[in-house]
Amino acid sequence: MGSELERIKDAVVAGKRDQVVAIVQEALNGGLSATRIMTESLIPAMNVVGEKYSTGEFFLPQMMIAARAMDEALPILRPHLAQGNYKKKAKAVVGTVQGDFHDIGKNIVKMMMEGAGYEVIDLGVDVTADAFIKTIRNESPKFVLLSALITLTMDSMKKIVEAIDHAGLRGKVLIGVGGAPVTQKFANEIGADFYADDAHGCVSNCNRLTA
Ligand code: B12
Repeated sequence: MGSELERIKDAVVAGKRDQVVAIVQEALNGGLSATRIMTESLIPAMNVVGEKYSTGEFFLPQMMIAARAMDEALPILRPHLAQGNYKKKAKAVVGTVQGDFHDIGKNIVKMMMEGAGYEVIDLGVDVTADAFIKTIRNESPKFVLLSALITLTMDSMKKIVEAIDHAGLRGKVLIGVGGAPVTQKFANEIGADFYADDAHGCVSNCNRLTA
């Protein structure tokens, strides 16, 4: 079992999409849980890729190829994470903030939230404050979930929180923030309602605040 998780991780790092799909399927058929595949193979693989990029062993193309391999695995896991709740708990809007095109983490958050019974509106990547505000006005979500992966785009996160405040909508939504460079300290500084370092933590916070 352990070696299957290692094989998935290695195949993602090497960007071998077909292999990733085959081994993930094999692992699921063999009884490995989707959550373990996600947390013990796929996410650690992205960390390895990030380290290799930092040390100059990988360049942008290798990082893109690995990300595409990871993307192929997510739809296979999605049905295994969904719990088939009939009554949705609450609505959440999720997006990667302006200037940032990273969406793997945001997509995992979306998947886990849906699996936990939330209705999720996904605004995609590079999302402006105006787009969030428009969606809050039109859809009245309970949660606004902001994702950022680049240190510089954390500033967009701050601006989005400020804009929601200035639009007079702060009391209507709860704002959650996350993404690799984001910290609890930063979340406190910008006045977000919660921070979590993974998608599971995001769901736990939403559950806590919905209860
Ligand atoms: C894959 C990747 C890419 C892919 C993205 C593909 C895609 N579709 O997303 C590609 C190749 C396109 C890419 C491009 C770039 N990248 Co890049 N990328 C990465 C890499 C390797 C992995 C990111 C990832 O997917 N991690 C896995 C996911 C699952 O983790 P996560 O996003 O953190 O999400 C989890 C939690 O944080 C949390 N979470 C996420 N969102 C939210 C939201 C809420 C509300 C909550 C509660 C929780 C939560 O839950 C998630 C699941 O558990 C990272 C390295 C790293 N270790 O982070 C670099 C990295 C983020 N990239 C980096 C850079 C520099 C870039 C580029 C600028 C490179 C360039 N020169 O063009 C461009 C960015 C262009 C842009 N404007 O966005 C740097 C950022 C440096 C910095 N500190 O600012 C990093 C850190 C690499 C490095 N070591 O230097 N990248």
